[in-house]
Amino acid sequence: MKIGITCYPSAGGSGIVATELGMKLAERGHQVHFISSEPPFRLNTYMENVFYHPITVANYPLFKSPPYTLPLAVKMAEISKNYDLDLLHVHYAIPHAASAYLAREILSAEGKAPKIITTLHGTDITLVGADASFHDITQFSINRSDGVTAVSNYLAEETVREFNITKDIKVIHNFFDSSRFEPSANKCAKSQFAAENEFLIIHLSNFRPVKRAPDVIDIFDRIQKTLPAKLLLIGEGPDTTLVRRLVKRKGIEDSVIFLGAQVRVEEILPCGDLFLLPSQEESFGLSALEAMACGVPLIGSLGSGISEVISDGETGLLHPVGDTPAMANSAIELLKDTARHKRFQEASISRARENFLDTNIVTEYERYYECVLERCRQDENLRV
Ligand code: GMT
Repeated sequence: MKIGITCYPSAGGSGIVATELGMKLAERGHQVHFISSEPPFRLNTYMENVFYHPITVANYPLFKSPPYTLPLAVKMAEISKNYDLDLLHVHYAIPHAASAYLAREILSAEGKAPKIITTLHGTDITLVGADASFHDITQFSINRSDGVTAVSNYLAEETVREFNITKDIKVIHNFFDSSRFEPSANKCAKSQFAAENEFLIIHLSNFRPVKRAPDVIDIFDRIQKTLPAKLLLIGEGPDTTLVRRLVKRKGIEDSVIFLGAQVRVEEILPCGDLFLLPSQEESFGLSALEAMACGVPLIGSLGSGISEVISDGETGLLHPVGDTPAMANSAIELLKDTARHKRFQEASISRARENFLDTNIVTEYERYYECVLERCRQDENLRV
């Protein structure tokens, strides 16, 4: 197949999933065209069958901010036409699904237009899409997509609750790259970050308010009062400054390492003893999955998509959003009980491989593509 993929190129989960999917599809012989404002974050190597087409957004003194949706639509139409694309697969509905709709309109006037698949990732529905200024266009462009997927049942249900959706939504969970995310201890020298007797606690996110990064600091502060531990923070975002201030105010600067944004997190995650993700909500929680695949149990928030990824009581311990004392207690109890902690590590690796393995999930996408292109067998029962 010839597939155009559009995503935000930054270090966010939706861009990572889109990029990993594109690279895996290219390995399987599909021709993949990334159409985005910059090369996607994890697309850091040359690969056969992978093309990258930047969007140039012209500015003009009249514009308050340069428009993105329209040049993206024009580029999508141009690339679809030049390479005879079968599909435009857009990740994150706003504004990518609307741009794809416009591209298809431009092309249908000329005869052949690609099918559009929109993958919903999270805040495109729960925060941004629900905002009055985006609501109706989000609903419209989801309904006009030829196929719609969501990364969790939670998100599919939220979408139906928030919008009047006439399309069926296919749930395809996120996946991890099994060739990179694995528990091999020799991938990471823990001594870089912590002394031999110290536990290493990791948090990885883009430090947006929805991640509740200050809760990470509160949980860690409680842990380190009882157990020797270091906190490794990976990523950067709007709340990083606030977090630095909090760390200083609590006087724990020597125990917290700010690593900033990192591309090869698979070389760091296997070092961790615990992963913290106390988010307000997560449609999925890709970082939790990548940590789980490396054998790192999670302490985090109950509900939303995290509860679909983590098995509470087996691969992690979940508590209501904001209940940092309970999260810290669970962390301390788990770290103190070596045998239980080891069981959690093993269960994490098994759960990741059984449910979220790249090879299986990429096949699900391929089959879904075939159905959207009306090439799948009736008995496959993949609703599109
Ligand atoms: O929706 C967002 O916040 C953006 C998005 C991203 O680009 O980081 O994150 C979402 O998509 C990820 C990949 O599917 C999920 O793992 C994250 O849980 C989800 N974030 C939220 O729901 C807050």
